[in-house]
Amino acid sequence: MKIRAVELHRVAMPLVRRFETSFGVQTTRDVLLVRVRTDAGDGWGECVAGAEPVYSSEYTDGAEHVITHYLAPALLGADSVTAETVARLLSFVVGHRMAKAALETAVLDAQTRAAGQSFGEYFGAVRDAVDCGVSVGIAPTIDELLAEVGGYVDEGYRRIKLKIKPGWDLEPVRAVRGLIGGLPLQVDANTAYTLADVDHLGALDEFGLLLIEQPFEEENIASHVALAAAIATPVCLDESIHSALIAVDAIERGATSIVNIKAGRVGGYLEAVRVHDVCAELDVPVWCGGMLETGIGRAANVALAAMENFTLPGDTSASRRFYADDITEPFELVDGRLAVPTGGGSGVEVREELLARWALRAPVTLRA
Ligand code: OSB
Ligand code: MG
Repeated sequence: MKIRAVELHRVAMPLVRRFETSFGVQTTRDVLLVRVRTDAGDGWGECVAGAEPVYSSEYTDGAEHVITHYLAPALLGADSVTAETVARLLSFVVGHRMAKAALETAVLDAQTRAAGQSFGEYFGAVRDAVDCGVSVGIAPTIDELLAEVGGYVDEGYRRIKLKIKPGWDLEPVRAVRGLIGGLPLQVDANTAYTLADVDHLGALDEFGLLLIEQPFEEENIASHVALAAAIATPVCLDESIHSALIAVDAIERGATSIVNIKAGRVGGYLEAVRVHDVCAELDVPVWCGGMLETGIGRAANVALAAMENFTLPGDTSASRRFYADDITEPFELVDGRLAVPTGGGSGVEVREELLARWALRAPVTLRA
């Protein structure tokens, strides 16, 4: 395909409730959406970077800058681009995986739409609906946490994930376990602990958690190896896993026995499929993480989560868990599952009137 233009949209999406993690509180999502216009049709991609560099080194303004000045010009200058060649064309830029992923996804959307192939078919999906979990933020009080979790249980979610941090861990986990009985439960620390907390984290063992996600900083594989050897709860890496190569290394070193896959974090859905594949070869189950995606990113995540080795429920919640209104048709939970879109490409359509209503500024169009 020839890429004729790259269009950058900035949209502010209000969250239906505050989302607190160990790295801050969010009340809206400032999102960068990318549309590629090609000779075979258009495609959309979503950049999952946050507004500030407090979760990952990438952030929305930085992603927009690197796309504008480096990544988009490389695609616009190429005679022919396919989803399979995007990573190579962009490899001269170090890192910036979330920015690269947004562009690769947009190209993949255009390419598969033109071919009448769904993302699920492209990825090799083996199911037509995926089991869903929900990620629950740190709450002001235990009572408010229980009310929120109770609501999700009533909606049918098949797994609960609690955000934890020092001072908000054993007590909320005990309370939620008491509320939900045997429903699968896991925790996510977003790097808030250190190796000095190993004994404290071992106290989580009594709650029969599916896993503890990323307790230590992303570069620190060694501390996760030590924790995994010391506690019964399986350790699962999120932030640390930047590629299939790193996933294999972390697994072989004993740092992680389950892997959270986020396409943005690994540079796109093609690498996410490779992470899935190497984990399957090593008998390591995976699940699909979330980054508060709009319907654009959610559609792709649901298709990815339909691959065989995604055996644990993902953070693939319904649109309404975060947004009163979605930028595409909303994803709705049916019996604790979301249906994998079947239309060409991502299978969802962007609602242009909402794009205009929520725009932070006019779209920027980049041309060769
Ligand atoms: O660590 O999984 C994470 C949101 C933003 C940044 C990091 C994470 C999260 C979530 C939300 O947990 C998951 C979702 O989108 O449902
Ligand atoms: Mg996480």
